Amino acid sequence: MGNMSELQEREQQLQGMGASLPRKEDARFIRGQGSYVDDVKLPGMLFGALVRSPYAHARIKSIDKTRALASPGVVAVLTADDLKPVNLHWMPTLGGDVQAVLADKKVCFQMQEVAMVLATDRYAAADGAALVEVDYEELPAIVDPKKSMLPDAPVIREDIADKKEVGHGPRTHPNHIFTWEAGDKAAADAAFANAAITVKEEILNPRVHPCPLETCGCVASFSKPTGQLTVYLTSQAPHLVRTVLAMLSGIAESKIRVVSGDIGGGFGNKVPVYPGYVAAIVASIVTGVPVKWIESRIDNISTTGFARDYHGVGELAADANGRIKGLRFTALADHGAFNSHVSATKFPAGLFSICTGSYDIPNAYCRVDAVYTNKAPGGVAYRCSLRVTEAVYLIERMIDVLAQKLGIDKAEIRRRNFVRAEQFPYTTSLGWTMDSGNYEPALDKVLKAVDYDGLRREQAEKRAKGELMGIGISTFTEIVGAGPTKVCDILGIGLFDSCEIRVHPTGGVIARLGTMSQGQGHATTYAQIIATELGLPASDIVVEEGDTDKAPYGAGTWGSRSTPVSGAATAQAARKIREKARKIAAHLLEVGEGDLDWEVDRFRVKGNPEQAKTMKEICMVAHTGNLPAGMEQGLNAVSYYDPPNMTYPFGAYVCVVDIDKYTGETKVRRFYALDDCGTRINPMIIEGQIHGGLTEAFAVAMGQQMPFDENGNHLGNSLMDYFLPTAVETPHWETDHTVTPCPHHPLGAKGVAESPHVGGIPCISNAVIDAFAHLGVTHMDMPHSAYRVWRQCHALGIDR
Ligand code: MCN
Ligand code: CUM
Repeated sequence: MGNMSELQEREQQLQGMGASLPRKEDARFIRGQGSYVDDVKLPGMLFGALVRSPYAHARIKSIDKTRALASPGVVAVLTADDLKPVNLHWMPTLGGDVQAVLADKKVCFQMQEVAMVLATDRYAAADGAALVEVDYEELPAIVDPKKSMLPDAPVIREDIADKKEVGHGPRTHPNHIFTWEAGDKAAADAAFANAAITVKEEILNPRVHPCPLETCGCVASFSKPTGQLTVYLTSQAPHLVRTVLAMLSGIAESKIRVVSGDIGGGFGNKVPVYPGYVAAIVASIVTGVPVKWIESRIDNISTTGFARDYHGVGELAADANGRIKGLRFTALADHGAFNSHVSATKFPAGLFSICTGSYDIPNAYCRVDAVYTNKAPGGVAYRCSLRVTEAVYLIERMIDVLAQKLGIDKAEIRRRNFVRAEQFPYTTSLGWTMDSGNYEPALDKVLKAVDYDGLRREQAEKRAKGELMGIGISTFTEIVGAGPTKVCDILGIGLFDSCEIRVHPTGGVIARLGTMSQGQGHATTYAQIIATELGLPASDIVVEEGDTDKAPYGAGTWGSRSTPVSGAATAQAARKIREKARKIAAHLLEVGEGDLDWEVDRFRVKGNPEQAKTMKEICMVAHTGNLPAGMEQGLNAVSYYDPPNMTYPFGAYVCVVDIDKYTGETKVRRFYALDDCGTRINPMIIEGQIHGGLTEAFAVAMGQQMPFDENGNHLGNSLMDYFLPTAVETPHWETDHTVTPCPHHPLGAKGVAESPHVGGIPCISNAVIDAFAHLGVTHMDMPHSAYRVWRQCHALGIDR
C-alpha cells in the first residue's frame, strides 16, 4: 500500500465526492459565454408575438387579422382556426388535462394566448400583435377558488363541462378537477373525539411566481424535406417535452429533437409545455422557416407556471403533554383555468400527504380538492417537490399553534413528537416509508449554536418592555427523488432516470444524462461522482445534458430528483465500467478478479501491492486487442435507475426577527439552517443551493404575492410590483449540517435543492407570528410585509 499522504494526494487530484470543487460551468458563465435560448439565431428565422386576452373570462366573437397583416414585416397571423385543420389547437398537459394552444371560442384567464403574429423581427411582430382586432364578450369571472363550486358559478371549461372526470376520479361540479385523499378518516376522527386538546387554523399559501431571471421561450425549426423538427427550448425536462410533442403532433419521436442549452433559472417554471412553444412549432411547420418566441417579463409572471394558491385548514389533536394523536389537513387548490402542472399520475395532489412531517402521528387524514378558476394555470413550481412546501408549511405552523395553546415551548413540543432514530425506516400513517432520519440531535445542535435559552430570555425581557421579538423554529422533513416507477409516472412514463458514460482511450470521460441543470452545478457534481467511482480526475470528465438526440431518456430535473435518481444512475453506470476494468486488470496482472483491491484510482493485487494497474492504463488497454477472451473493446455503460424509494432529507432551522410595532417593519436578525441530505457530494454547491433556497423562502414569507381584482385582472405582474429580494434586503445565512446517509441510494445521498425553501418559509413565518404569541395571536397569513404586520399591530392596539 502507498503511504497515507501519497494516497491522499492521489485522492485529492481526482476532486471527487466531498470536495468543494468550484463549479466548472462558471468559467463560461462569468465570462458571459453562456448560451441561452434567445442566443439561438437561425438563418431566415421569424419572430412570433402572442396576442393575449385583456379579459379573464370572455367569449371570442371574432378575430380580424386585416390590419395586422398589412403592418410592415408581418408574414402571418395564426389563430385557433388555423391550428384546427392540423388538430393542434388543443394540447395535452402534464397534469392529465388538455389546454388551448390558442384560445378556442373563449378565453379563461387574463393574458391567455389568442393569436400568434409572425414577422421578420421582434418589433414588427409586437407591432402586428397590437393590430389584431379581437371582439370579446365579457363573462363573469371566478377568482376566488372558494366560489368555484357554488351551484350558480359560471362554467369555466365548457370544453369538458360534460366530462365526469379529467383523469383523476369523479367530478362533482363543472369547475371541479379532482378530490384526492389519503389516510384513515375514521381513525383520525376518533383521535379528535378522544383528544384532551384540539387546535384548528386556516392557513393560506398565496399564489406566487418563481420568476426565473430568464423567461420561457423557444426556437422551433421544422425541415420540410426531412420532416425533422428541432426545438431549442428552455426546458427542465427535455425528454418529457419531446414525448408530449410527439403525442400531439403525430411526428415520430425519433424525428423530434429538443435541445435545452443553458437555462437562466428554472425553479419549476420550465417544466410544463406552454402554448407559446406549440404555436411556434406550428408556425415553423406552416412557414417552413425557424420561428422564435420569447416571453417578456410580464408574460412570464402573468401566464406561466405559478406556485401554490393553496387554501389549507389544519387540525391537530393531542394529549395534555402535547403528544399528537391525530391530524386532519384539508386543502382547496386553485389550479387556474387548465390543470397543467406536473404531477405523477397517481398523485394528482402531488406529495402533499407527506404532511405528517418529522412527527410520529398515529392517525392522520388529508384531502385536497382542486378547482378551476379564471386565473393562469399552474400550481406546482418554485422549489417545491410537488406540494411538499404546502404540506410542510401546514404542519410546521400547526405544531406551533398547538404548542402555544398548551403553553409548551416550541422546541420542546417538537422533541416530544419526533420520529425517533430507531424507528427508521418509518412508515407514516399516510403511507410513506421514510428512509432515515435523526431529528433530535439536529435540533439540539441548532439550539445550542444560537443559544436558544438565551434568546428566549432576551425575548421575555423585550416583551416586558413592550417590544416585539420573535423566534421561529422549523424541523422539517422533505420527500424528494420522484420516484419509484411502481408508484410514479407522468403520462404513463415511469420516473426513472439515466446516465450513459463513455471512457476514451486516454482517460477522458463523457457522461450524458436525462436531467437538465438550470444552475444547480450538475456539470461539476456528476463529474465528481464519476471521478470517485472510476478514479479519473473530475477535470477530464465532461457532463452533457439537455439534448434529446444525445442523452438517454430521463424525466428531467425537478423535485430535487437529480441526485436521488440520476446521481444513483451515474454511480451505477460508473460501477459497471469499473467491473469491466477489473476484469481487464485481472487479465493483465494474470490473477483472479477476486485477488484485486480497488484503491482510489487503480487495482492492486492483494498481498502483492507493487503489482497494480491504474484506471488510466486500463482505459488504453480497453481499446486494444489485449483483452480477456471474448471481451468487446470499449469502456462504456448506461444505467437506467429506478429508485426503490424516495429520499427524505431533513433540517432544523431557527430564525430570529425584530419587529417595529409602529411601522410593522420586520428584520430577520438571524437565520441558522442545519440541513441533512445524507452523503454530500459537493459541500460548496450544497451551500449555494441553500443560500438560494433560503433567499427564495425569505421572498415568499416576506413579500411575494400575485394579487387579482374581482374581475380577474392581475394587479402585480411586473418587477415594479413583484418582490424579488436583492443583496440589499437578503439576510445573512448561517449554515450547518449533519450526515444521515440514505440507506437505499448507492452513494447514500438525498436531494437537497428544495429543502431550504420548504423549511425556510415556515421558519420565518413562525418567527413573525411568535413575536405576537404573548398577545394571543396564533396565525397570520403570508406575506409578512410591513403593511400587513403593521395592520396586526394596529388591530392589537400596540402601535400607538
Ligand atoms: N448535491 C450534493 N449532495 C447531495 C445533494 C445534492 O452535492 N447530497 C448537489 C447536486 O449534485 C446538485 C445540487 O446539489 O449539483 C442540487 O441537487 P439536487 O438536490 O439533487 O436537486 P436537482 O439538481 O434535481 O435540482 C432541482 C431543484 C429544483 S426542483 C428547483 S425548483 C431549483 C433548485 O433545484 N431550481 C433552481 N435549485 C436551483 N438552483 C438554481 N441555481 N436554479 C434553479 O432554477
Ligand atoms: Cu417544484 S419546482 Mo422544482 O421541482 O422544478
